[in-house]
Amino acid sequence: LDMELALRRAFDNQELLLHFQPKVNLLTGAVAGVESLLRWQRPGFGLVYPAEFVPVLEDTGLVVRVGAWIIDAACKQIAAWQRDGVGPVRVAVNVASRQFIEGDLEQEVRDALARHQVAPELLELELTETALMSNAERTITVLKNLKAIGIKVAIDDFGTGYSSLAYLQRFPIDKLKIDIAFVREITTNPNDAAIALAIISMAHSLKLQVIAEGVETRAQLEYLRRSRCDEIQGYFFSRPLPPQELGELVKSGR
Ligand code: G
Ligand code: G
Ligand code: MN
Ligand code: NA
Repeated sequence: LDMELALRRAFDNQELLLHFQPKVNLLTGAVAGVESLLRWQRPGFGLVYPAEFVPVLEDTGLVVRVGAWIIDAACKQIAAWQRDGVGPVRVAVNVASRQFIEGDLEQEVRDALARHQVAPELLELELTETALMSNAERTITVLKNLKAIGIKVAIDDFGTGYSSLAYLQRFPIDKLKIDIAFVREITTNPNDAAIALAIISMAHSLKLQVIAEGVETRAQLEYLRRSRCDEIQGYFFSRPLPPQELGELVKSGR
């Protein structure tokens, strides 16, 4: 019943694992990369989804240690896919606010890339506006150091948090990820469509790429393609998949 204790044990017993959801390039139709999503294979419960335990990881601070493991596990998987002949797959890893604020992200990234001999351009981090804005001056330093390592950085859930547009152009980031909240009704709600269009236009003006998450229908996909969105992610193309299945999907699409 004590979720924190259960999660500590889960971590020690290696019950946490990653699934991977493809991101598709809207110009080429090719898989542009994947997002890693945490799962818990909990004995007696089956596969548990992050909504049920990521908040506990965050509240207890466990997310700092687990987050470092996730970066390592993602790099390990990139190396495994290359070894297995799937080829280079770019993996985007979610970073919790507390991991960004309290952890040593630069060292974690350097260690993981070196340990698994992974090219830095294959690793991307998804950071939230909240994390980035908590200490904007420190954020600029950390982002510059991450950029120097050669990895990519995206702002996740864009449009739902508190972010200063003035900082957006000072942060050395690569990509904005339009939150699912604006995608869900993009073809029927003119306000959501207007916000999505504004994000795409602003992103391109700032020389950033833009991806939309939560795409579930062809109509949403076509609308985003016409709006010049660069990439999409969502159930319409694929659910998050275990590593083996993701590898097969990527292989079959090349
Ligand atoms: O996979 P699912 O849709 O259930 O994920 C729900 C939430 O959990 C999302 O907001 C997602 O960002 C978060 N989440 C999933 N995997 C990770 C992870 O590896 N690290 C962190 N910090 N959050 C994650
Ligand atoms: O990190 P982030 O909060 O963006 O997490 C993405 C979450 O969205 C994941 O938990 C993933 O399972 C979920 N997701 C991915 N594609 C879809 C989709 O098409 N529809 C919905 N409702 N959720 C999705
Ligand atoms: Mn994400
Ligand atoms: Na998101």
